[in-house]
Amino acid sequence: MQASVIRTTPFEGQQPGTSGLRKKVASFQQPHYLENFVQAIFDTQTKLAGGSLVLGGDGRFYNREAIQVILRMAAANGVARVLVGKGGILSTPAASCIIRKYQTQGGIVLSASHNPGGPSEDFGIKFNIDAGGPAPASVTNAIYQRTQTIDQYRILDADAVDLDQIGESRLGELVVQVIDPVADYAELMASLFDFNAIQQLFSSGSFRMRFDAMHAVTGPYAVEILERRLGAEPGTVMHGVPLEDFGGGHPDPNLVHAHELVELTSGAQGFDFGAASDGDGDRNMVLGRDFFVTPSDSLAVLAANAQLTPGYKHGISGVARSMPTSQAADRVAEALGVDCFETPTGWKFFGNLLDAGRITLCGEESFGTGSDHVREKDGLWAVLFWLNLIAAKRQSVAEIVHDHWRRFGRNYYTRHDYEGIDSDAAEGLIDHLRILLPSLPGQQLGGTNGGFKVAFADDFAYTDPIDGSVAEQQGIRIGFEGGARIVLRLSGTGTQGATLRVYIEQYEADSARHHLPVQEALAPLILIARELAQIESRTGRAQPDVIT
Ligand code: G16
Repeated sequence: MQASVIRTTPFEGQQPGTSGLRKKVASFQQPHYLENFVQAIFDTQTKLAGGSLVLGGDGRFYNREAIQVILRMAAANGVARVLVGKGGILSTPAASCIIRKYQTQGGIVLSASHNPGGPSEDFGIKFNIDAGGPAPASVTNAIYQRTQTIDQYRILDADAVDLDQIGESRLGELVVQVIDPVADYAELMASLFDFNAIQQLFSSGSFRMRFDAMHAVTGPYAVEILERRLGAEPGTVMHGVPLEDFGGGHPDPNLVHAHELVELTSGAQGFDFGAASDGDGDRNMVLGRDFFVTPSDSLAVLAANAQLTPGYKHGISGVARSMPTSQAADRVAEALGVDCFETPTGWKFFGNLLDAGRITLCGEESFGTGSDHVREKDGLWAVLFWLNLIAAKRQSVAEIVHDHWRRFGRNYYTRHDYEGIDSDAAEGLIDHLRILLPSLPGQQLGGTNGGFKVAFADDFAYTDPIDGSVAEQQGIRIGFEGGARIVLRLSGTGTQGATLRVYIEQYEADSARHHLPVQEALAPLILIARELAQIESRTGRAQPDVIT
């Protein structure tokens, strides 16, 4: 077997976004497109030569083809060992777990997360560093810079590796180790949560749940852990077989795309608990009967109750949330006397805080919750955490959250997404807000009677407390006296046009006012945001596409 050196020229736009390089499948299918990006990883991540690499993806269309290319390139670039998930499958949190457990020099995860899959849909690739987490900006910038000057890549001339047999084979000098994608991860979960208590919950007969894997990567993980190890009834996991096009669905666990689960948990006969995960298994949605737990509240509830689980019984060192995530967790941190950090959107910003032991739990409004057990957000972990709390507290999801609000107050919260809007219009909207920012503090918005007085307005910038790196222009924040906030930013994960996200939050201490419909409670602030940002005139959209 021989390595070939193939001449190539740079492609424009191989800049990783919030989480890796995400493009239409057709982009990745262009000759040399994937290869250029992968060679840029090998050229800049020099520890991989002679080292080991974890490789897997969410099973979407083009996953298997891309894995074969990457294996042959790894062989030609001197990687000693690649641990690849059977069938090319590895969830994002499982990849992180395996990188850490086997101390590899990093991992390549193939996923476009919650974006749809299929020949005309999305594909993605991201590099995770040896700590197990998403590459920080210094690494993704170096990879991107390399893609701009690349003129050749190395690839072994070899047949395809059998990805469906567990065991070792060789590709030239490279050892390819096909591993069980679930086993290490399941073992880690069993070490963190009280599996006996959860087993008893399921065997009691008075608690029933459904987990929607959305035909994405978590199916095999959820079947093994929930049904086989914890004894949940067969059929607990819905849409459990990973499909290349996710069954034509949109593997995004929110109230719109996981509506079947919402219906199953509705009404007197509804299931007690519902949960869903996304394409690559790092996101989670948690539902009780007739009850949606916002990801922001979920983080706060987990932080307040962590000591009820074996893995966190000694309490937490601190908590972090992304800037647009509600401030519910801040109140818990204050009560616990631990630090709470506000970071830009993107899991990579939690990495340094986790490595330094400054935080134990972290989360984002975008359905991501996690801890120091790996360096990615982790969908099934969050579901097991909730199951452990339900078993320990012997309360329903709604009771747990209502108790939490009574103790800490409620942060009413919603996110409005305007998807696929014109990119120039979206940039113009944000630029306009940037110009307005200095004039806002002190202004009373939404009418002088009962309006909201602006306490601060800025374009969020973050200085990492561990390495001093600075991230600027991370979203428009408008904070009001009393803690209400409006945040606006453009999504960094889309592949078509721009997506404007508008995040609205208002704190309510009075428990007599904790039961209002969310959109009603936030209506005045929603109106202020629409008018201030001139959303309709600039985007042509009168209503958001998705409300969560
Ligand atoms: C990715 C990141 C998350 C981030 C989210 C935001 O999620 O991993 O940390 O919160 O993007 O997305 P956007 O920029 O669209 O608001 P995922 O699940 O897509 O990898």
